[in-house]
Amino acid sequence: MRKGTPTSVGEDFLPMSRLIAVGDIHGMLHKLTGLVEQISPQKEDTLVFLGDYIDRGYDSYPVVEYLIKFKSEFPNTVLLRGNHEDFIVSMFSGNQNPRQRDLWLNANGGHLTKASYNRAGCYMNVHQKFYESLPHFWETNKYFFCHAGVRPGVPLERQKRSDLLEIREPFLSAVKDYGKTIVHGHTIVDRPTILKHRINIDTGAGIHGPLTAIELPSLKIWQQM
Ligand SMILES: [Mn+2]
Repeated sequence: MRKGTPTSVGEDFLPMSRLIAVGDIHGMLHKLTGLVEQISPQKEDTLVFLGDYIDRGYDSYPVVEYLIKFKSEFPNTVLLRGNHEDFIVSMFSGNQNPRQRDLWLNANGGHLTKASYNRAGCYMNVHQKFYESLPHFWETNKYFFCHAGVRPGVPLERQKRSDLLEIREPFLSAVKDYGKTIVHGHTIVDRPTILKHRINIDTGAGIHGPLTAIELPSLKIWQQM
């Protein structure tokens, strides 16, 4: 019997599906698996992963493998692109200049991602299609999901890809009605930022913080260290 299908009077009162966003994972497989176990996803749920699956933690390869399998089991899953995945895509396309490559490898934890693929006995291009397929945003009537945020003053449908992946200011300080609540990660905060116009759930899983997920619109939060 499918989970999430009403099977008794009691379950008729449960919502049939949930909308849940998940913050920056950064190669932390144990935080990801622990968080998903807590959420206990059902087939009808939509989990929106906000990007930055790799770099900083040791398990970038298995995290990507896990997410690919997760999407095959939970077809509503949305896997967005983070700036860290975009580094990889630009490397595949040959658009990464030596300075960017050096920045990725040494400052942004790319050497750990390379090492993770090496341990798995493969190169990053085994996941080339996965990286290249990741969209920059996803939206519902009420929410606009993207990795980093949006540029205030620019309509949501005209946002630059680079802003969706990298923006911090002036987005973080702006108090603006975008017509939808922006749900994002990218900028690490001690605890989730929940405002009317934006929600940030990057609680630094890639360094010392927990991995955070939030259900919408209930604002129920799960965290995993
Ligand atoms: Mn990040």
